[in-house]
Amino acid sequence: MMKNYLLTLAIAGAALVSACTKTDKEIAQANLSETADPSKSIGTVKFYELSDGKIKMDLELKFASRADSNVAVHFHEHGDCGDMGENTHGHWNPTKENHGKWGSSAYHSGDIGNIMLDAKGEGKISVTTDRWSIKDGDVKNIIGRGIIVHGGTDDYTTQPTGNSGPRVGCGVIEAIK
Ligand SMILES: [Cu+2]
Ligand SMILES: [Zn+2]
Repeated sequence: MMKNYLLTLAIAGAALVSACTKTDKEIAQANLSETADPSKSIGTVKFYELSDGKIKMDLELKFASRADSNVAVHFHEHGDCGDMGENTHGHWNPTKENHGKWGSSAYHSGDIGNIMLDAKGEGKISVTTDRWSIKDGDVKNIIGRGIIVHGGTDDYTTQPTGNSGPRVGCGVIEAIK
């Protein structure tokens, strides 16, 4: 009886230790909504700090009115979704590079790119990078940036926008304290 009890304790203890050493800490988030009607949610974005210092983003779209179509996602300079997303201004570009495809030789640090939405309007993408941080005063700081969802396809070449179409969705990256 006592032996079983101790064994249970040991297992519970091991589970607790592994839960505590889990290093993916959620550090920031954004709620995306329609620019035409900000009361309509179209998805969520979560940012995690990994043990190697990189940041991982999980972006999930649930955008029924855009089902079976392509949308393009970028981080824009300002965290203000007013005026149909225009208040976010242009693409956030801390490294002064050209617009382009994520992972190519030159791209903006928020050029997430095209996401194909399924018949339900759902689509997701995960990105892990050392181009982002959440440190005050760091040019790589993503906190307070806008995230724009465009109702078209990023051609990855037209400067400085990729000719991605209208701004149909928007959110602001907020720190999680
Ligand atoms: Cu954009
Ligand atoms: Zn860009």
